[in-house]
Amino acid sequence: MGDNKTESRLGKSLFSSGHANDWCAGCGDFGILRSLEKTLAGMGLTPDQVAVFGGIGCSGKTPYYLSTYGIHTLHGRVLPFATGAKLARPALTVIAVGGDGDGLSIGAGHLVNAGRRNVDLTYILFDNGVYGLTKGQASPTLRYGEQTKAMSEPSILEHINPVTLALVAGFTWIGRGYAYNVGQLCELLEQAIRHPGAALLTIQQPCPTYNQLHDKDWYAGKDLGAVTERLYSLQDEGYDPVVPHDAGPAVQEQKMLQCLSAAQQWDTRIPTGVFFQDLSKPRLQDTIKQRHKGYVIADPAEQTVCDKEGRPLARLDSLLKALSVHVTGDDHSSG
Ligand SMILES: Cc1ncc(C[n+]2csc(CCOP(=O)(O)OP(=O)(O)O)c2C)c(N)n1
Ligand code: SF4
Ligand SMILES: [Mg+2]
Repeated sequence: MGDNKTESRLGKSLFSSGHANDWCAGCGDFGILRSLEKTLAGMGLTPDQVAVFGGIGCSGKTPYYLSTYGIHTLHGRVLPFATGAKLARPALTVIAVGGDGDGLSIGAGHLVNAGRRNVDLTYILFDNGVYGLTKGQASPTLRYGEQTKAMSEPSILEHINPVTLALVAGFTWIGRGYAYNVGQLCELLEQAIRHPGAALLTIQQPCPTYNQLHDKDWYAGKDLGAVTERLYSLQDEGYDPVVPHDAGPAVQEQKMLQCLSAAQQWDTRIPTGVFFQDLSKPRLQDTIKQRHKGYVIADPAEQTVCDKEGRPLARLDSLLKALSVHVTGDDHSSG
């Protein structure tokens, strides 16, 4: 990259790729992108220390707009990519981004299994209630009876609550932010990235093009004639989400119940902030280290797995010999 380009990028944002952006004017995605750029720079990271994987959807384009490593993956498959990258190169800061459609419908199985693995990564879920890229069909977070612009009838399906699903799946850090509250979003992103385990940050993201129900004014509580906004911070009200390292099952259960209860709130008061943080569970890479000595010798991404012609170096003959089972006392030759 030439010096001039580098300078102009540094002037704008170290983490901005400078690529043309085709999100609609006023889209909440811009607030999330800016918050991410700001947070990564504020944490003293450089683009080569970070990998961002995107699902498919408007939100999934995020890696193009960042100067980090990154891949625009397959619909619903962003978490397997991110998991593999983190396990292969543990020092990387790994972030997965995707929409509510991507993560909660086609990708829901991967979301559940990412939670139970507790790999050290951050999953940012852009929740706009619609499939933005494919012109506004209802996403799994749209509630029963709600009808957005592109729908001919109100939804006849119950919604999925990403906070509740993340909790039962085993995510050890769960938070919610709002795309237009960049200050809080930066704080939440930093906490999620620093958390040692699987973190899910769901973000209320207005889609001015297709979701006319949940717009800026709705989040501000204007329809309620409210003096305060619909959104409030759990931490401002003294909510403590943390399960400490040495906590027993009783504390864990109490914090989970607290999280479930907070996650039920919607409609007139919507909580943001950190819902749950469990510091008592090991990360998958720590468990792997204990079991496989090779994992600590070198990152899997550094290990040589084939020769110059691409032939695998793994000695399967000795492995198969070691695993072979000898059956005695059963003479088949006579039959
Ligand atoms: C296997 C497959 N099925 C369907 C699609 C079509 N498709 C593209 S994006 C999308 C939904 C995106 O919605 P969401 O994840 O909420 O992202 P948003 O655009 O709202 O950010 C769908 C169904 C696809 N690309 N691949
Ligand atoms: S369709 Fe909605 S989510 Fe997609 S870029 Fe436009 S405003 Fe944003
Ligand atoms: Mg969406």
